[in-house]
Amino acid sequence: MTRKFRLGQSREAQDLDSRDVYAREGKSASKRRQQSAERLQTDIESHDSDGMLALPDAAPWLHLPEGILTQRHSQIVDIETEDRSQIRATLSGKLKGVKLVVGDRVRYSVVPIEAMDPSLPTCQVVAVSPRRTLLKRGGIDDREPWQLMCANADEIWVCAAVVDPPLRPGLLERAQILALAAGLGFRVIVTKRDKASPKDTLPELDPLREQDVPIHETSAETAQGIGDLLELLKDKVVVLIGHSGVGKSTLINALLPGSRIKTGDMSRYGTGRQTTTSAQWIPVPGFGTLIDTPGIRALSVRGFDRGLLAHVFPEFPPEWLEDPMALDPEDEELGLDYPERLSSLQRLWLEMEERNPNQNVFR
Ligand SMILES: Nc1nc2c(ncn2[C@@H]2O[C@H](COP(=O)(O)OP(=O)(O)OP(=O)(O)O)[C@@H](O)[C@H]2O)c(=O)[nH]1
Ligand SMILES: [Mg+2]
Repeated sequence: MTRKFRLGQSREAQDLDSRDVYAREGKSASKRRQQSAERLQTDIESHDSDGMLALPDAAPWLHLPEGILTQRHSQIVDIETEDRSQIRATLSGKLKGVKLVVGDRVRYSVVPIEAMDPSLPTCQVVAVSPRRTLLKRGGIDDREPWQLMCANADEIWVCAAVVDPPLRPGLLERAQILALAAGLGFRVIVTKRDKASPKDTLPELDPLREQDVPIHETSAETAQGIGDLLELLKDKVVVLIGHSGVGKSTLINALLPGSRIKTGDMSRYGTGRQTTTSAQWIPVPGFGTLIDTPGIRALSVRGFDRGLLAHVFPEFPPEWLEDPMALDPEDEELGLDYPERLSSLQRLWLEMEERNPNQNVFR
């Protein structure tokens, strides 16, 4: 029987070490995966998450200028230089295996003119400075330990629209876990407030309000809440995340008058279409910096430390967090105001344990 391998499909650790697990999916798509299986057999180190996240020593390159990685385009990156101009650069072979992300502070050299291919940028990134923070989520399959989202941010602002697409508190809890793991501040930004009646108190958010999670109701249409957000941005690097179509890019355009970041329409199924396709570093002069990101479908917490759950669900007694699966959210004796919070805890608790074989380091 042929069994196709799909992204996100969970497999056992020993499966990963067998070459034929990749062979089963047929010839066309399997070459890259075959190669990766071979690498796993011969060079486990290269898939160690510590190794993936560790950066080569930047000390030998301190004499070179430093810039900030503002956008990635496969093997080429945009950099904001110290004098705030934009340059394009290729990546040096020295950085092979290093995943650079938006927000990384990089050292770059100007490639000698004679070595230059006129179709390529004239600069080359040779080193990455140590990261102050690194935002990551669980990888979408076993070969990818983590998905790195951005570096050197101070806060996550997770955006959720009141409608189009519908408000899903589950994503907010997941984002809170990512923020805690990365040591970032965390705020919920409710967007499109103009699309619901002012009488609608958004009860979906009550459980979060009761846990004192900062929630800001905004509308790019009426400018509600925009001034407050600008104040909160002061001297910070803030990354905006959320489902596609919730209005992240529109919010940035509202916070930075004059910016014309592309925004999208809702599809007729009420889901966004990923108008933003790669993360982007956007300075807001006089305030701080925003990082726009592509809409996310799911935010995996696979591999994160279950200890973080105590901070996301402080309303539950510590002993519940030791084995939440022993509890029944429907059990009236538990006296739960929000049984869905216990169901949510159970889902996250199970998912966190599903560590993939390459996620052997918690950071
Ligand atoms: N009424 C109203 N519409 C809004 C508001 N903010 C965004 N929209 C609309 O929502 C749609 C999607 O906005 P985007 O800013 O492209 O959403 P996004 O989150 O950046 O989406 P991706 O880039 O796909 O992740 C656009 O049609 C916006 O005009 C708002 O405050 N009020
Ligand atoms: Mg966008």
